[in-house]
Amino acid sequence: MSQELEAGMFNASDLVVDHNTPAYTLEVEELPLPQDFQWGTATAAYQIEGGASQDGKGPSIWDTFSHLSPSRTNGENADVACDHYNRTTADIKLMASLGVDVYRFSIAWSRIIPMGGRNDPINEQGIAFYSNLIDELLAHNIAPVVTLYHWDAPQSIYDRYGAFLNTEEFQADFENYAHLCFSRFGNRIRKWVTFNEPYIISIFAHLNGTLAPGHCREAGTDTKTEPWIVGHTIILSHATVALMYANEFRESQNGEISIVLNGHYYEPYDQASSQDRDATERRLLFYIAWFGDPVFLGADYPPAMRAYLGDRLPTFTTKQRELLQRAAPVNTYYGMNHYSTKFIRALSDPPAEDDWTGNTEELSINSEGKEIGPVSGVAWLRVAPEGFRKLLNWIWKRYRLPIIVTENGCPCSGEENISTAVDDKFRRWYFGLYLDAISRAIYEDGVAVDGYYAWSLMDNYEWSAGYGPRFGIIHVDFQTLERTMKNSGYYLRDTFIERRRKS
Ligand code: PNW
Repeated sequence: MSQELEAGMFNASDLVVDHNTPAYTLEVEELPLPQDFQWGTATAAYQIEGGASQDGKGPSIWDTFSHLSPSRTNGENADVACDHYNRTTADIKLMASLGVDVYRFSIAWSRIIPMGGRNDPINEQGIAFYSNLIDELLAHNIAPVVTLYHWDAPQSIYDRYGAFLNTEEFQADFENYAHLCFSRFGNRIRKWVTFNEPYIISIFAHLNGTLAPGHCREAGTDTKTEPWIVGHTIILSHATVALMYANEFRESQNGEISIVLNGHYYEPYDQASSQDRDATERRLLFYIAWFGDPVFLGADYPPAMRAYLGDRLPTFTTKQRELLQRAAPVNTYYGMNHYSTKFIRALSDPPAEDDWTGNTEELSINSEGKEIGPVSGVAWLRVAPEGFRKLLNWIWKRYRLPIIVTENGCPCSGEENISTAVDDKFRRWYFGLYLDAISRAIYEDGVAVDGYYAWSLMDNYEWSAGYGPRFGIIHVDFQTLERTMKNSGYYLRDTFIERRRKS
């Protein structure tokens, strides 16, 4: 069932694949990329910082969730994580040695407003941390790209009003928090992201229980409506903040703002079945256009969603529609997180009453027994660069905004062992193929793709999967916290020089 596949996304992996002798069938061609193409790496605050209560930081929903008993995070928390909070200078130096143009990181809201709310005190020590981080990046000629929200809501706003579940309260508190960030950091920031992956916040955190705060069917919550309220809150909060940025800050700070949406590409399970072909398009709408249409087009939710979900889906008031329409043109780029492709089968059974998939099922193998691609270090992520290229086209056609790939990468098997980890052939291969797909999208299909940020700068806390899957291009020993560059890091450094030279 798609439900199970999705819910298993952040489980600790039990996969045993030998990535030292993989049957690589696709060849990397090292196709060109434009000379002004921007490459970088990405991280998120909770996954790397540690310093969970250092210098006045308040608790977030992730501090709570990662300490629940019984554990819902593989027995692990990110109290220390990579201890990046205390090692920023060395980490930036290491990153700079790769010649990156950009670094995408997120701000922990409860580090700078420990209680989170609009009437709550500001923590100057938290502000100083991010301010120094930004200055150090600039000193190394690395452009900071800042995500305001990467999943770690202040615990206190969750306790007070359920965070995303209360649209008006959240909208006001998020606006206040964003205003503070623009005021204090905006003179040095050219690119802002409001939210990372609203689909994941809505579904994984408020339906299947895998991510904080962990709402799920068993918990006596209303999984029929809550995920859609959460999505509604995110869309409206994004619009409010984008417009506020445009009105108050854009002219003097000369920056851009948008949102980051994630999504798989999908292929029909049975190419000959019109039900499967329809279901494939429907799944893309339910995953991506759910947010993309209101945010980038200023439109209502896709009609297919409205028809299927009925009054489970909130409606936009006239005032809210006006807000969306005014905010839509403020977004100057499409932030795209992408990892893999799946097959989609239309289900004939009546769906669960809280179904969110449009009655579809995600699979890795099609009706002819063909796999979508070789599996990585986690079951949900398979190598399928052609799907990536098709999704770039789908997004470009629908939204006509330059795309920045704000996350892409994979874990390999056997990476707890340092020697296997450093010689990460599988990840190199994955990067190579996905960059070729971007080149084809640009030069053969005419899609505007402006940048690529590898996920992730370093191995880190992979949410409910704890420290199992490693996505870094830098290896982190979680006992000693020692960092070691992986070969894929050097590969990215060299391939970007080479690919840009070719153009
Ligand atoms: C992203 N999917 O999550 C997050 O932004 C990161 O924090 C995370 O560490 C990284 O990807 C790797 O998992 C994802 O459904 C959520 O394919 C969902 C999907 C992919 C990534």
